[in-house]
Amino acid sequence: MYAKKISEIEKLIQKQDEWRCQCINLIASENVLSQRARAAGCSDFAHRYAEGHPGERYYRGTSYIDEIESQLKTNLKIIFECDHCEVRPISGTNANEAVFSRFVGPGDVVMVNSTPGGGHISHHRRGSLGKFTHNIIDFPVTTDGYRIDVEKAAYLIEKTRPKLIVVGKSLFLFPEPVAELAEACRHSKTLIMYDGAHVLGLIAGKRFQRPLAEGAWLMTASTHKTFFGSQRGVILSNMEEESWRKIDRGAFPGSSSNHHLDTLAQMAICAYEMMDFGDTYAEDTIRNARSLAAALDRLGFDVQGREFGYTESHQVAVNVKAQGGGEKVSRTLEANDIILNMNMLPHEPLSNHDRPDGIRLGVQEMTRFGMGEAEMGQIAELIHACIVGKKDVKEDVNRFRSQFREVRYSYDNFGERRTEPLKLMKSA
Ligand code: DSN
Repeated sequence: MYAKKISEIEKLIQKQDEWRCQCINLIASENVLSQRARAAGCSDFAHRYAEGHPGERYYRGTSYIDEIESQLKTNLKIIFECDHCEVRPISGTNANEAVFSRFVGPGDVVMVNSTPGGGHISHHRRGSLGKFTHNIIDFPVTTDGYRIDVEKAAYLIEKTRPKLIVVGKSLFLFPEPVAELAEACRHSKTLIMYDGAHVLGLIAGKRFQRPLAEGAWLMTASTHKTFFGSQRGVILSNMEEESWRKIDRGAFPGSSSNHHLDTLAQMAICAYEMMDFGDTYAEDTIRNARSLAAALDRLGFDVQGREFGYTESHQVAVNVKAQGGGEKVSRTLEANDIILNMNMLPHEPLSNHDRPDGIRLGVQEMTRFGMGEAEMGQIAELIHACIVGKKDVKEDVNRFRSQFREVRYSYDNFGERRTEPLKLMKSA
């Protein structure tokens, strides 16, 4: 009876597949899987359960996933130079909840980045953290709004004695002052959690900060923004055993039951890709972000963070109030197959959340498809032609994108490395 409906769903999947590989994708929280990681998503593991840890499962039939999960954990500990690694949260928010649920209780003070300042929804009253305490206060920030004001934060930490501070965010242009905050937290015994979701791949590639070495007590993250995927969560730490046991229970049974074994197997492949290609990828990504920011600035856009070199991550933030605001600009770009999201900027009140001044652009996916600095200049010109010149650039976008279809920084089926950016196209 519903066979036709199933065909409709299949057609929608096909349309999505075809459409998004014709687009310039600039959503800062997304990335693509390599062909080999993608192919691993259709295995028998998609049907199975494996609660518990490798070798100590509550289910039988888990010997192969045990081997895969163990390899993944070993590799993540090597990549992030840590003693503990929890791979069972199925998302970054799940990972955060595993921590909050075990270490934050009613009345505890927690300091976070504000929502306009880039803080993730799970760090806030209406998100995961708000289930455990309502005493959530925002970090004071510098006048530009993109960095924590360490001196004021130290004063506030001393005064309010938070149980936990959460650094790391979703609008994430510059490293967080982890070492300075660790110093400020020593007296009050405040714990530092670093949400590295956006920058996990840059940290893995050793081109961003090293939060655990700088004094973070733990790092949580999702695994599919600048890390190569799949869509999951992770918790990493060098904390003492007793606290880690609480995190362990926070992850299971606290915030998940089964942990989606097909995406776990994909992530094991992605971790190997990151070990081989992470450093070049992180370097190319950050270089591309700076190039895109500079090109947009030259074209007259109000690119944020100019006085600090625009960005040290994969992200670029632009105030497009003069062009009609983030909602309008992102819609116009979408109609031209340039996909990004509207974003509140630090100067905005929370009430602007559905009509913010800003847009956020991430270059990590287009970098993975082999684009370099020249292409960043072309993307800026396409955005300018579309938004300022009010031209229809969809065909130009599709033609441009057709040159960049292969996922780089990965191996093909013959074990050949794919790191070299593709040849530049002649014209947009
Ligand atoms: N909200 C996502 C973003 O930064 O786009 C992260 O979960």
